[in-house]
Amino acid sequence: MSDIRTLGEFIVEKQNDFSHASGELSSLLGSIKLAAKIVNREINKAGLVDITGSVGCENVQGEEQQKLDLYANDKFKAALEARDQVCGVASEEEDEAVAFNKELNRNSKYVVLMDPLDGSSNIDVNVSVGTIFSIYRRVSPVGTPAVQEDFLQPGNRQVAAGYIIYGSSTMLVYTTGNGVHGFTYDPSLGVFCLSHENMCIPKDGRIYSINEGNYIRFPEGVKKYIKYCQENVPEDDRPYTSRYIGSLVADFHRNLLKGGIYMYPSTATHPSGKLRLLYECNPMALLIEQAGGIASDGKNRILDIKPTELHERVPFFVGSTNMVNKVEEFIKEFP
Ligand code: AHM
Ligand code: MG
Repeated sequence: MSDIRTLGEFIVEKQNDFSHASGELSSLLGSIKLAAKIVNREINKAGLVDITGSVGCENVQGEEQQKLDLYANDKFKAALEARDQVCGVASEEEDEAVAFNKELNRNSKYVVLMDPLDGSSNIDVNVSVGTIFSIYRRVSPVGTPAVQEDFLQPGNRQVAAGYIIYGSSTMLVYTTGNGVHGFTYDPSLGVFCLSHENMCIPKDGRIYSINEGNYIRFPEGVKKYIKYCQENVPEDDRPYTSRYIGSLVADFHRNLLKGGIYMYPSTATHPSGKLRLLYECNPMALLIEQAGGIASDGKNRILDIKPTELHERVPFFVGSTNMVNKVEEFIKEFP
């Protein structure tokens, strides 16, 4: 019992590890924790109440939004605005970034980018979904409203990133650039308890995660890599196992724990793939690097890409170092 360490305690304890040591970042993570609990409560009820039906409008990518997407977006935004540590938010669910107008918000240092409910098409079928977040120091002067440049920073400038997985247990996993730590939610206590300190991804893995339904539209190098995974070569410990949930957070989380690679490549019809650099790829890239893995667009390090627009997409290969290196070799050899 005395060994339980809550997320709140852990954040305070580790505050001095932050490269920008300040209580502000701790308080900001506290807002995310609070919104996560509220969204978790609603997701758990999703099968009981008629809340999962489509609202009938589309997000900026032309995808159908569902009620819980909007709910999660509102709750995270409200929690972040309320604690005055954030001057603006950009969300996968909104066309434009939002600058908070209150003076206290304008005086704060951070912006948050988020995918409030990733994989939401899985809610109707009771499969795990997640929230992904990414935190930067603003580049515009403190005291002024947040501007577009605050949000269009390369991922290597993130000061923190993380996700919440609403799964068989709800977990919050985050990094502030000093390792990756995971906390499991105890609903009876209402607290996230430290369950996975210093998470590290195995250097090699046996799981590959990709939507193989798109196979014929994949680049040649990716097709070759999939075949490589399927070839039975006992001395190489192949064939690998294919696992694809269709919820990035859940696929990423499993691969982080067990070793593996998640891929969403370009396709003939979607040359930049599906996933968004700012809301999905950058935060996952920081987490995987902190856990000892790699994140790539097939050729370049994700975290070094300079974004040009809020909702831009990028091919994404993330996971165990040896596996990502291998797919990069195939892409180079078979462009
Ligand atoms: P979303 O942000 O609209 O939910 O889309 C992102 C999701 C990821 O969680 C998941 O890995 C991927 O889309 C699945 O896409 P697909 O059905 O094309 O395989
Ligand atoms: Mg998403």
